[in-house]
Amino acid sequence: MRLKSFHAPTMHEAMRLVREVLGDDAIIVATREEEGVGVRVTAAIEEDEGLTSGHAMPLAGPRLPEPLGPDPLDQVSEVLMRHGVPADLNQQLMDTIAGVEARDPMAALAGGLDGVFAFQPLPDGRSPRPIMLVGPPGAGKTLTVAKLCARAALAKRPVGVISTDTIRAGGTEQLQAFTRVLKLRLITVEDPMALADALEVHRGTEQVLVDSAGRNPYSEADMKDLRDFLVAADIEPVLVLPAGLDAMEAVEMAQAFRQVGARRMLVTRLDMARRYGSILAAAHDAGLAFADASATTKVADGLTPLTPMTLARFMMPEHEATTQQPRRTKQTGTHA
Ligand SMILES: Nc1nc2c(ncn2[C@@H]2O[C@H](COP(=O)(O)OP(=O)(O)OP(=O)(O)O)[C@@H](O)[C@H]2O)c(=O)[nH]1
Ligand SMILES: [Mg+2]
Repeated sequence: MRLKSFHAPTMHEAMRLVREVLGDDAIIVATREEEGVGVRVTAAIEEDEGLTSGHAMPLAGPRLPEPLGPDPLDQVSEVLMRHGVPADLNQQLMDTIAGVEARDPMAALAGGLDGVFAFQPLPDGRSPRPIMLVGPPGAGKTLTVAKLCARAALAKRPVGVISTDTIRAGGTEQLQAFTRVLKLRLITVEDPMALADALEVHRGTEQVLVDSAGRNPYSEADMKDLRDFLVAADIEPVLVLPAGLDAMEAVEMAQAFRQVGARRMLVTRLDMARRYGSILAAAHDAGLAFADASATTKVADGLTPLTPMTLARFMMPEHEATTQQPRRTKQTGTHA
């Protein structure tokens, strides 16, 4: 007698597999429900002499469907490769995931991300310190400030907005266009002392957001200028970094902004990139926590607070699309 187990999402499907592989004479020995996976049916059949000799798996011909389905670890490994995650980080993630009890590849990936990264979304409410969005030119700082203002306005929360981007032509006008619509007063400041005064004006405001000019992380003058603003008052610099950069470039940029005090990173343009290896490497190598993610130019669609699960969903959109109950990520409002 040979015993064989079959896994399937439903009992009906499992029985169909039993009949297909073992034929109508198969005897059902046991059935078991497996949480989050479906059912497992163990079936037996009397062996035919001709089939047993010299075959380790006489009943498993080339037509045999894979009863266990693809291994979640293999699927996650493929996802990490696809995202171009650098080899050492890839290995660290896979080692972590190997110790995670996960029912499907997305849960396994989320478990791995949870073990390797820190997640600290920006507060949707009172912030202990004013937040200054910093980063390289064009990273999405101003749009992020606009999205955070919109989130606060939607929740009817008071928010203070300050722009320090007064040198570049159009730097403040861009933000002014958003704040005008939201009926918020934008304060523009030209130097660190003026920033300290502007923050005094907003003392007691629940959340104060400061936009900054794009800085070249490799320019000493740029980074000194930024540092001068950051020491003017007790401000938290939050790095804004777009997806889709070269991984080593992203790491070096993140390290430069960490040196001026950034401890968390808000990632943008997730909709414009297919490979997120660079942002994973940047967070890991620079020791930054993930804050929120931006995957749209629309202010109203806002930001997604990053958690291990929301990041895993961004990394495996195809898996999200095939799950039976779609779980859309909330784009604005309270944290997931
Ligand atoms: N598709 C997409 N575009 C984005 C996203 N975030 C920002 N952008 C676009 O990127 C461009 C630059 O955004 P800004 O907010 O002006 O970037 P910045 O960092 O303030 O730029 P500078 O002030 O010049 O340093 C704009 O065209 C934005 O609409 C995003 O998540 N997805
Ligand atoms: Mg800007």
